[in-house]
Amino acid sequence: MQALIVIDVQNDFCPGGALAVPQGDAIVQGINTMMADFDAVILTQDWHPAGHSSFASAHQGSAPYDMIEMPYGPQALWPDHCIQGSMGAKFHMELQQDRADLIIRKGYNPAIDSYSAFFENDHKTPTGLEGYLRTRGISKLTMVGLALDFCVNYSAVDAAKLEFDVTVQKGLCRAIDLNGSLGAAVSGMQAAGVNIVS
Ligand code: VGL
Ligand code: ZN
Repeated sequence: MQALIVIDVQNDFCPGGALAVPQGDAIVQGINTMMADFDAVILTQDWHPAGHSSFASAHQGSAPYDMIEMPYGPQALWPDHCIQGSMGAKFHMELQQDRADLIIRKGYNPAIDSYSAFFENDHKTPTGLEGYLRTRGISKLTMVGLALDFCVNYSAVDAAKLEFDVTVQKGLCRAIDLNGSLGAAVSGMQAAGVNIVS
């Protein structure tokens, strides 16, 4: 069984959004088309409470894109984005949501960010996705979405560590590219055994 995992194709990561990824909306039609080729389609949704600890606005004297030290390790600070229930947190209007078997939300824990669809940024707290995939007998994953160097990267590396067969379709991803994060993400995914195709 093969699943397509569509990472965070939400308004705030598209042009005009709070944390816009350049050309983030350019991948939507290609993703919709790809959905037909899979046994299962899973969407992830970045879903933060107001005042989330990954927001620069929650840390006095900090600005978006600064790095801080959290109890679980280094954490980038972001503009307020994907606040639960907001327009920015909704999926891109043209993303075909009806085809999704599961929507997995992440980043709802106020004290811990969650880039990965599998674990929060402490690398320990599970989201439940692993159990869902295993109990459905899904072992092959293809990942697409936003942002290639953050949530797609963390999700793909965790999936490879969990011994799923994982492919990232790079042409259907877009990156933030903060201080060389794109290059580091690509090498990290390759080192973890992720297949990167375009
Ligand atoms: C993401 C930064 C903060 C992502 C989510 O979806 O890549 N990046 N929250
Ligand atoms: Zn976020």
